[in-house]
Amino acid sequence: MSTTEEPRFTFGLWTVGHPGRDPFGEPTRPPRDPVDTVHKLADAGAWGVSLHDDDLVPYGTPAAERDRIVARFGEALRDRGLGVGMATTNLFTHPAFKDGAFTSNDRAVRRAAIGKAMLSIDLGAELGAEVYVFWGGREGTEVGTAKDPRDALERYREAIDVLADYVVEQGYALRFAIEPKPNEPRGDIFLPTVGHALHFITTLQRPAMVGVNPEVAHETMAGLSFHHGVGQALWAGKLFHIDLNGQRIGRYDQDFRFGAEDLKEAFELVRLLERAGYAGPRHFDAHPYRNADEADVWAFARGCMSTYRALAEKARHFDALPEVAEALAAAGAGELGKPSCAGLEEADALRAAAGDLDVLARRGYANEQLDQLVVDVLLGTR
Ligand SMILES: [Mn+2]
Repeated sequence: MSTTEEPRFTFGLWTVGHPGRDPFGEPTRPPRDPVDTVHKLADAGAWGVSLHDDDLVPYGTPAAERDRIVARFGEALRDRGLGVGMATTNLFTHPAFKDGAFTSNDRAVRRAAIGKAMLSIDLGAELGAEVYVFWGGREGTEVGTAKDPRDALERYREAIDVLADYVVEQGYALRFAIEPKPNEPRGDIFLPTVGHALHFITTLQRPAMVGVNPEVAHETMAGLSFHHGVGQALWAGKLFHIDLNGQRIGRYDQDFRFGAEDLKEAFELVRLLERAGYAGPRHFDAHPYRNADEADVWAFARGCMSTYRALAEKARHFDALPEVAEALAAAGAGELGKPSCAGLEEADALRAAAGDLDVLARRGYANEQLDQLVVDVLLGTR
């Protein structure tokens, strides 16, 4: 993205449409018509939407009614010039998925899950989605002895492989993105982190078609650095999509407004995405606080976008400061971009370098100065 181009902000129908239900309480807001969401997101300045199949077409809707709903939604998108950043399948709400979907121990459930994903892929393709996400929320267990993880991963792989074949056979221009999460709603979920997912992708029959969709909350729940996970996905050429929200380490899956927690990590993330030229949607997978009313829901949506824009601006400002350039040079940030050696032909020199440690230990890295500059910029004092 160039500095003048507006990022493509997208919101899931389930985000601004979140009714405020939680494990302890009933909804606090009424259901929202997806067409109303399209209009209000367009008013708020979003680029597009994302959806689960069931967000738009409730499970069990007869075919004729399904077509009417999809046509009406597609018309609203065209009217308002909104795109569909990604589509995905709800493989977690229906009670049949209580033991998993692609990794349920019941073969009939696994087959139904693959079939539901096929129908949902058809819907995503019809609406022009560019990425198809797989979040395996129920793909896990509370009882380790109930599922051999090797079998579960094999079934997971089988499902993604057959669905990738389906996309190619249908001629859809869709790429897949796997969304890792460590736990919740299952006690332990398979493919818990970006790293697990990146390896899993190498085992697939069509690895080039499949990337990852890292989510701030999910890596943060596990106590990991989100921007390091995103960095590894970028390094592997696998950042196909991203879910932005706010999360405090050690808590339940909070899905707060982007930037509501850990602004410094959010700054590192936005700076990385902008410097890397990530061109995909900046997708907010978050929901308003349970006590939000209608006005507050849209304050939430505008806040996600304005915080991203502000952090991108702060990142540009940071990188333009001469004192930052000096601190980065003192830290050796640019040196890390250079190869360490030319290869084995330098073996003698490398062995000799092992004798230099006492001298090398004297160097400082100015990380206190560098980090304070980040804090100064975030606080607006510099
Ligand atoms: Mn997500």
